[in-house]
Amino acid sequence: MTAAAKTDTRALIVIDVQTGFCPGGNLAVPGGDEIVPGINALMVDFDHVILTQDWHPAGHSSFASSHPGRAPYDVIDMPYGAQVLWPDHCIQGTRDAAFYPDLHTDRARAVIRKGFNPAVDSYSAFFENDHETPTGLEGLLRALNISDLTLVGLATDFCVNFSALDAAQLGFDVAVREDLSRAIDLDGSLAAARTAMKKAGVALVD
Ligand code: VGL
Ligand code: ZN
Repeated sequence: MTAAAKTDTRALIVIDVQTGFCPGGNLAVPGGDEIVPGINALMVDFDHVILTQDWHPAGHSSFASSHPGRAPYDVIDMPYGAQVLWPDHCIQGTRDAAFYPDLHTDRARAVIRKGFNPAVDSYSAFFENDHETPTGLEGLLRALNISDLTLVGLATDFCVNFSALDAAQLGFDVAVREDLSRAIDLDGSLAAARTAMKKAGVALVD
């Protein structure tokens, strides 16, 4: 048997467990910090751990502050579709964009950054919100012969959801650990995300 044949075909994808999405951060997700010990413990079960990081330039087009007269959580039409406007968050190089300090980052083989294009947001770890510009994550996973993904992190109804939907669409076997994820829940977005993920064949597990 070759060494390659023995490698784990599963990966743990830890979505956006950053200071900005935890209590005290600029786009705090309720309970975002509660999932960190469980995620750290789960990492030990995987050969392949990949982290994602929301990584916006100042003045990013997803920020309400970039649109005069608009407030956070307004929804506007962008050339690539509807876009929720957010408070300024996860600006490159700031503490808000750093991984949550308690998150174990040492076992990660890769960090995928997203949302750095000033004109396009990127919820999914696979594609920007234009649904066609790749982040490179798919290529990395295919090169490593990974077929089964477990997703955890923030936020269940945005970046975890869109990452899971794209992964399923790309043919990966996808599970979302709901107990190790937390939602923003804007106007029923969590219920809508759960329905969409189930329909796409994503396993929602605890
Ligand atoms: C996210 C809103 C804006 C997320 C990122 O990580 O779910 N949500 N940017
Ligand atoms: Zn963002």
